Amino acid sequence: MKPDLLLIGGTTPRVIAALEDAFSVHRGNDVEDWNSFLDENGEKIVAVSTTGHDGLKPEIMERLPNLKIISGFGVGYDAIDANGAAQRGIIVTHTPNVLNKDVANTAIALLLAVTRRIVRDDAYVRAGKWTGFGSAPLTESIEGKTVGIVGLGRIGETIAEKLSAAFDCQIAYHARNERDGSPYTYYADLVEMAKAVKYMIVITPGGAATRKLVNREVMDALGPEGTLVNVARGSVIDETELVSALVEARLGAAGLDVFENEPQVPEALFALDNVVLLPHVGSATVETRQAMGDLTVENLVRYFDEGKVTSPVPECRHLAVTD
Ligand code: NAP
Ligand code: 8YV
Repeated sequence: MKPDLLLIGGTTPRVIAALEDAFSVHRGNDVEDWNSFLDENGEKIVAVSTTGHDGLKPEIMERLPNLKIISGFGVGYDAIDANGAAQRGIIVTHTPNVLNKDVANTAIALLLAVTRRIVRDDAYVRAGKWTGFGSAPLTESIEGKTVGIVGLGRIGETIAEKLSAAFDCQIAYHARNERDGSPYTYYADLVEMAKAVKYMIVITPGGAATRKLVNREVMDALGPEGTLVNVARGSVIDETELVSALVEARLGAAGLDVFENEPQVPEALFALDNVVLLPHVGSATVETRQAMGDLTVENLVRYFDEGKVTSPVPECRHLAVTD
């Protein structure tokens, strides 16, 4: 008998095929009435496979009394109550490291797209303005400039390495803890870092601890010449304040991959040519999504075959057997 697994959110055909090989899969996307579905199946479900975006709603988790493991597709797991799961002995896993490079590339692509006004100038050509008015206005270079990274973890560090190596950037960072031996300049105070840099890239986890970490004071400190890039979670920036800072030109420009209420994006941003907007695609390459999918499945299959997992979240590490 295959163990029963609840699949929440969209995933790739490769992941579905691998899950169906090992599990009896219940597809959340096909559920019309959750109440009757859980009445009928809640007790037999022992595993959940979900995305970073969908997570697992507490009201569903509490109706799965025999749940053993929640495998998240994504490194961020702010949509899963990992502490609550750990208290029930449920292991939560995620997909760290395999996405570092592509998410870093997205952050840098956004920084370049904004500072070089790539989207504005593309529209300039398409609208025939090049032939009508000649060259587009000059833009600005990130070469040798200082970039402040909010969250120097796995992805933040990758962004820092790439910006130093390819663009000769100086790196400053803010996190709760200074990193031993880091060559970069640490700021315990985010406002002080925002005052000192021209560009700021946000790449912390989401959740309560970072909610509205980038507030009006931070954006005003970055200022009218500053550019803010967010590839973390929409919740990390005060979005209402971000929109007014951009509309009132108190903040120079922004590149945003993530939003507070995805897929809703504040319409006031649509008219601004100093803003580049992406639909949460930081890790969305074929190669990286495949690696993330493989790790999502590996955690589940290993748990039931060997009693081990590859990548538990920190809150559940004490419950998990790893290599
Ligand atoms: P990580 O290795 O855990 O790094 C997180 C960093 O944030 C650490 O430097 C941590 O340092 C810092 N941090 C945590 N809480 C903080 C707080 N309250 N204030 C200031 N700094 C704080 O995580 P990662 O693998 O780099 O991933 C980071 C996040 O990126 C994910 O959780 C996810 O939300 C987001 N992400 C987005 C995409 C996308 O598609 N846009 C893709 C992947 C990941 P301290 O503990 O010292 O504070
Ligand atoms: C995914 C992400 O797009 O890893 C993360 O934290 O935000 C992205 O890589 C997301 O988890 C898929 O829902």
